[in-house]
Amino acid sequence: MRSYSATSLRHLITNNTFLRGCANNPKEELEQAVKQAFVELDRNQDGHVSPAELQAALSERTGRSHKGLIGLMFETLDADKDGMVSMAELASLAM
Ligand SMILES: [Ca+2]
Ligand SMILES: [Ca+2]
Repeated sequence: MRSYSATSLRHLITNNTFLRGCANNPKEELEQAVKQAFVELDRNQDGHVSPAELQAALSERTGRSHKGLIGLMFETLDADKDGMVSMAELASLAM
């Protein structure tokens, strides 16, 4: 099984999956992209992205389940380790 470094995870999240190609955009556009991505991820609109929501979004986009990857991505995203990803955490990864 392929292992993922923090850099490749960041690339996957920001460039390939949720924030398509927004890395070089002006800050306002990036903020908009983060908000849009967050709304898409937060299915039940409780203001946080759960591991299940992350997995659902990722498998929809890529057509695969990425079971091992979800945990790693979530660890990378969930900076304060409260078990959920907030908008600020998603933003801090993208910016
Ligand atoms: Ca949610
Ligand atoms: Ca968190």
